[in-house]
Amino acid sequence: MGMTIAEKILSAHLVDGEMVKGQEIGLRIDQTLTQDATGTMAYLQFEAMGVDQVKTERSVAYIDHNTLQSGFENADDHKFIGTCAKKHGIYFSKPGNGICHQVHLERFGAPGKTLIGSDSHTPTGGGIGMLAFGAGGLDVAVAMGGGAYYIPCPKMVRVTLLGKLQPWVAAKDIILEVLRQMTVKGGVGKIVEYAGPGVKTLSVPERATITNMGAELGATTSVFPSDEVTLEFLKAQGREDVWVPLASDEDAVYDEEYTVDLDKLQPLAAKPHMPDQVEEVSSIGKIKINQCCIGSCTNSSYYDMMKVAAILKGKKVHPDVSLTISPGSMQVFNMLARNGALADIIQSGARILECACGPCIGMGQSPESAGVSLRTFNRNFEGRSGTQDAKIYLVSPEVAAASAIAGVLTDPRELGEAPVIEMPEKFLVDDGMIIPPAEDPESVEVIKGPNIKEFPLGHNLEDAINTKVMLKTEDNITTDHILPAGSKLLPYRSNIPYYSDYCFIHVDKEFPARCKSMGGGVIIGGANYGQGSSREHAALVPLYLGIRAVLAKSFARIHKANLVNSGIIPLTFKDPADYDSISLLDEISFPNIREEVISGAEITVVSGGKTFKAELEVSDRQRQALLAGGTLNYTKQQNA
Ligand code: MIC
Ligand code: SF4
Repeated sequence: MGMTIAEKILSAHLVDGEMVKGQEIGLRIDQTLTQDATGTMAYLQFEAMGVDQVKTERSVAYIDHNTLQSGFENADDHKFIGTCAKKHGIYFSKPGNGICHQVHLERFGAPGKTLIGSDSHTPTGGGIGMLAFGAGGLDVAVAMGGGAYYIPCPKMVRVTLLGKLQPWVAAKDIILEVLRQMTVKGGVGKIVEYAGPGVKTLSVPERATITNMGAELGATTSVFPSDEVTLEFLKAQGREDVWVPLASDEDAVYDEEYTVDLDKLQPLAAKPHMPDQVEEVSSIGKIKINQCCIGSCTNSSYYDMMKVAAILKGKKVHPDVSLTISPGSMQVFNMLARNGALADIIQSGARILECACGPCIGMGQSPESAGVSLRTFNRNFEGRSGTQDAKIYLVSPEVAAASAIAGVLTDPRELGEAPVIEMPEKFLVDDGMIIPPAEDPESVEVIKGPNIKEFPLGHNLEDAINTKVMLKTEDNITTDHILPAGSKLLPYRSNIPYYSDYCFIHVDKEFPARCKSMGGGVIIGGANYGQGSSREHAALVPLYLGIRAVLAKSFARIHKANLVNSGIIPLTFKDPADYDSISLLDEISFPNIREEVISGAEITVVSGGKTFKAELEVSDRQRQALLAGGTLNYTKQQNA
């Protein structure tokens, strides 16, 4: 039987298990990346594993999230990550060099390789035919130590792209259309592969926009073939030596199929507050806007920025609008500066920010109260911008730039002839902000400033758990709900005790205090619990607060793995109707939990005088980790 692209890469990297859909497989990981907001934990965990030098082909530590430095905290984190990288064989991308996914695509990504990153948008690498996964920091630490990365063997989805994008319609509109068709939970447990005649019409940055935002489908990852277009991109980066061709076999079998006709696609927007609330820009209408933000790992390439510069050239941003521009990398920024496009952007009245995540994760540029903000980003979850009542629309760079001038949401097709941007034959290559690891690692001292605190560890699972319900949530709870980010809180990613006071505060502000006074308990969740970011803090902080289990209708993939890694039991209702019978502060017990985790039986739950069953859908390896109180404990026990 023929194979899909993903199946080819998976089977070439298989080190444990069999390629049976749904069963756990272990993969050899060629490359890893971390960013600073999750990286400190990943490196603390790596240190705890006692490995001297990373065992991957390439590991890179990026600083791109926490770059505001409004106190010593961020700089402490940077110093820790930088010295740790130097000591352990990791390349260090300095703050200012750009957003991890953009820089990795430009300088390190390679078709056919596996990559895991402690950031959910690591699948950006699928744009050049990598199999790239977002993961929790501990999983990345394990991979750096040479260990396998485990995932449930995914189902295969094919999205066939027909035709060619029409003027003013962008790659962003393709992924928004896929989100409209598949929804934010439609990709869970699946790899999305792009195929069809439309593929060759898309440049690598366009493909990367699509695979990047595949994270919003909940997909395990997304991938494009590696073809002539990929080769041209790598040549222009001076890296053609890493190119290999990759395509699916004619008779490859897919579990699901979708089609997007590029000829018919129109400019789209995801409306507040979910990336799958997609509608045509023309049908939403000319709503008044206050802010436009262009950038993020989804849309900050040279190609995107050149389109924006061409639209802004000779125009002024509307008096009522604030437009921010964050180029994705130093390479992009430098090229714009040299070819004059930056001058066109500046002259339009745009506010130029550094090459970093910035407003995407609420690091500044929060909109005004009840403000309407158009963003070329990938997530528009409520409150993520830093303004709880702001309304965020996700759009293409074309829509954002056209609207910034008009002051209202604008279908860019109204602007007449669209700019045509050619991909450069040569990118400006300067890796001066990427610091290689030390040649004499013994001499490097790892520096931990006062912001770096210990992380919590679970303990052996007891025979029974008798506790109370600390929180009951709705469907689609994001990790931004569980643990908000933004400029006020991100600096405390290395300080779990401090961060814990903010857990779920926008859902139920009493949650942290309740857990602290009652010693923790259980969270009851709806469907797709934990979607969004890979931040393992969304498991570590609940662990710190004494949460023992999350009983939900269903889970997002990365968060579920993070719960297991930290020793919190992710249970699903056997009968979702039981969700309705449980309330906040109800007594809840799991009388045979240890025995049932060991035997693989259904989990008995007693609550409100009623007994019902829950399921624990994890691998044998994960059962062992839960019994030991988390993956790190389990690994230590095994090593002992
Ligand atoms: C995000 O976009 O939510 C983040 C911030 O990049 C996260 C990682 C984090 O929370 O640090 C992600 O996507 O994984
Ligand atoms: Fe950074 Fe935003 Fe991309 Fe997350 S989604 S990596 S915060 S740019």
